[in-house]
Amino acid sequence: MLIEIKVPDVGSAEVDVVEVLVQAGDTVALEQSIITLEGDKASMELPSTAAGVVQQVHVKAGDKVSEGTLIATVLAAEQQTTSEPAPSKTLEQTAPPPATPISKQAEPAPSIASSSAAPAATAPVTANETSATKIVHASPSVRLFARELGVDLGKVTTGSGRKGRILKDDVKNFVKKTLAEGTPTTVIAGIPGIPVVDFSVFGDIEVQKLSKIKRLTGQNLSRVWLNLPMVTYHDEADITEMEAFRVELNGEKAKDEVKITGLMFIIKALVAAMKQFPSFNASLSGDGENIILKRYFNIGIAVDTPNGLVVPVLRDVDSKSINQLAVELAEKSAKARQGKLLPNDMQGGCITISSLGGIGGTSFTPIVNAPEVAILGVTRAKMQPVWNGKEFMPRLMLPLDLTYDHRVIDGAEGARFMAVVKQNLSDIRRLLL
Ligand code: CAO
Repeated sequence: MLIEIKVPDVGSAEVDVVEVLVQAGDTVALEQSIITLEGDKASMELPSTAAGVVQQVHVKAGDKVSEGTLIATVLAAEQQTTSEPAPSKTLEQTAPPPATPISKQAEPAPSIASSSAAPAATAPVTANETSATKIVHASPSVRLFARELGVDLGKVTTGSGRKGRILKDDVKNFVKKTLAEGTPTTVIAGIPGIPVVDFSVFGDIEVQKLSKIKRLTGQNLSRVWLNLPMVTYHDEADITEMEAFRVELNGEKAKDEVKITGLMFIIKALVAAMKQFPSFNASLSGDGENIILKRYFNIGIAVDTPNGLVVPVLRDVDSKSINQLAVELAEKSAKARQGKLLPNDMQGGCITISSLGGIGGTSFTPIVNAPEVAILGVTRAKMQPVWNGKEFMPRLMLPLDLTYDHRVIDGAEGARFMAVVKQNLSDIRRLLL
């Protein structure tokens, strides 16, 4: 009897096949794991619902599957299946129970990560991508442990468990051996990787899975870090009058109205400067030969969420009022924190602002959200004594950090651009010009 084994309801629209544990010709036992799936919230091994000989495997590692996707066909004796009663010809196994979840996150699953964090063809290849051809037998917790350490289970030659199953100790011994040999397990574009350390030899440890957003953002940040020659320029803007006006405006607002933060003025000051310096509203073409200038003004705002950093985009900010921007950012950052942003909410940005001003800081070096060419970092405004030529005056000074892609923007251009942003913030009447 030919049994079709399909993906059951796994609680997500789509999950990744991270490992295929059998191949055509293998004999499988009832309940034996045949593939490992990984979604936003959990990883799981899918058990075979029949004992017999695998005729064909229809998926491979890296495939995305959903409920009903055909995984494998198994030639089995009628009494060796979990389904009853067995039909005479082909039996569809659409709902085998998902096996042991190996990792669960308490946090709500984000609907999607930042568009900027989408994996690209140049994403670093790490050694924990298990060889597609070799079949390894290990429990979900051991697989998770190996993945967290960046260990390719396909390279672990000793499986001291039953029927050669790889145990946690086998992974630890592999890491120790690799370290002793001085071989780093991760190599990115020829750059020596960070050696893997078995921290458990020094004390208790706990391995926590990174959220999908963090993993994707991490890939993107590493890619940008390796590809862009970045320079960060620091300066301060005098926002004493701007702040007085902002406080006045908020004083006029009803209790339930969205308050205006300094960020709205920063957005406006930035856009006015981008109009004067078109190279800041640009991207480098893929071949590095041309600059693509944009005639629209969309600003990405880095938003801190429990799952990691996301960058919703405020569109056409040049044609929106300060009040409209405040309402839109409040809506988008709430959506971001609930993990409800859609891909469209995060696409089409021209330049990004990363504001830590609500938290603190005096300066930092934000990483450009490529293919954008610049990012403006903001930290906490502070009252400072400023010399006006005759006396020290108390002025509210806002620290700004501009990181730019040096292939597109020269140092002097960066400094001039920042001077205009500062001027716009110090005298917001200029935003009318
Ligand atoms: N100086 C002094 N006070 C500031 C300030 C600054 N530069 N920026 C904000 N504040 C104040 C606000 O006025 C507000 O004060 P009240 O509570 O008295 O109203 C308070 O800090 C909180 O502001 P906020 O952070 O809620 O609002 P915002 O508009 O400034 O920022 C948002 C919105 C979504 C950008 C922010 O909440 C956020 O997520 N920031 C983190 C971004 C991040 O993680 N960046 C790092 C990325 S790594 O490159």
